[in-house]
Amino acid sequence: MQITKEQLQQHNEPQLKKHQAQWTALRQQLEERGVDVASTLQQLRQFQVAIPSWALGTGGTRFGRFPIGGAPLNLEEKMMDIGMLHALNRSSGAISLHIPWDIPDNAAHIRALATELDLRFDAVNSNTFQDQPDQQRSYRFGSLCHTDKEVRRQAVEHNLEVVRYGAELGTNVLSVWLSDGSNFPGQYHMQGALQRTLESLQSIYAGMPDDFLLFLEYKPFEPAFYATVIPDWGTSFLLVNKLGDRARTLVDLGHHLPNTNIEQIVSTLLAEDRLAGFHFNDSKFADDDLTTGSIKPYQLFLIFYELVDGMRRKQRPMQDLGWMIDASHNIKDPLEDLLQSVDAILLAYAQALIVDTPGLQQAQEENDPVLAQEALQDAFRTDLRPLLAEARLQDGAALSPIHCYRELQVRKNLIAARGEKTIATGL
Ligand SMILES: [Mn+2]
Repeated sequence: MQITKEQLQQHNEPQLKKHQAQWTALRQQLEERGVDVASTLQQLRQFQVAIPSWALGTGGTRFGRFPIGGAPLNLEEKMMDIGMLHALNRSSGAISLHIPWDIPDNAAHIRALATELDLRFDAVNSNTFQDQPDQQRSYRFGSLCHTDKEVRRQAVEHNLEVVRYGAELGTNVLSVWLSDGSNFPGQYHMQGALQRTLESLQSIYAGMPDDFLLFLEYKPFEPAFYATVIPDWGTSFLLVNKLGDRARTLVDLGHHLPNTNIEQIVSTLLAEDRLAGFHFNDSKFADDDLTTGSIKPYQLFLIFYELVDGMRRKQRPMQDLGWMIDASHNIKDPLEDLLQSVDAILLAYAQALIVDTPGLQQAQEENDPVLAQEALQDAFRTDLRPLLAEARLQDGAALSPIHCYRELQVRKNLIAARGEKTIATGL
């Protein structure tokens, strides 16, 4: 299903008057505070969040799955769905593929479709956390860390195959997440597992084209419940430093133990030029993969402030980093969940952009925690939704993507086209 310009205009038309009133009031308020409104709008319009190819169908837990129908059954249908999200918000103009769930058999055709939908290819993701039906050796006891060098060789070769698919589609980023770990004390030799992982990663790094980047994720537990080989940012940082300049540490918001100060991790990685980018989601207890911004929006804002400030200091554009949603949509319509996630990410970014940085810096220099808090919370508590709506309007998107989606009865149409009992590849 494709959404036309006329449909977007029909959605926007009745809301224009109300939007203009809200936007005029907010713009005046922002200008009085010294915010460069034109530049802020421009930065918001440029910011694009990648949608992973595995997030378009209903997810599940180990207890069950409740599909809602209309799920995309192949890569083309997944791209159509992302193209539709991008038409609604003009902020989801990138797709991140997972191999082998979404192998682009005909790269030229897939590239042409991406151009038609105004999408680009973001990082390609490898998968050595599952066994595939045609696979020779099992990853039951790990992949890059395995004691058997033939298993490690198979896992390295898989990653290089993913790189080749990525290169055909015009991306230059390989994203690696390992489930390698142990469930019981003594199950493996910890130093041995880490050393073998490093050597396998070095083989992958050496086999990538010269312009390719390697993003390395970390995760403290699950599916391994005693130890994971790369449990935290420190271990990922250690490995990427040993690999070379084109290796970076990828932060997945859900991959931290409760109350970890993620904004501090971001700050340190940025200072060391080792931050790859983000996998966005939110969590209450562990790696819950809930909608971004639904549980801890203040944390998301604080992270974005470190990003905005850190990238400004480095004079680097935000587009230098990778931005992707990595969540599971178990209860909500996945497409609506993705629209909400992108909106929450942009809102946190907008809040970070309007922070009175000179005021904050002065409070920091003068050791004044009260005014420092005022500077941050003044931005966080400003309702910037009309600013995001204005950015969308200027881009020809929907003033309210969720309501437009509902008005057009997208899910009903997708079910009519694809069927009730469809399950997309992915988790
Ligand atoms: Mn992730």
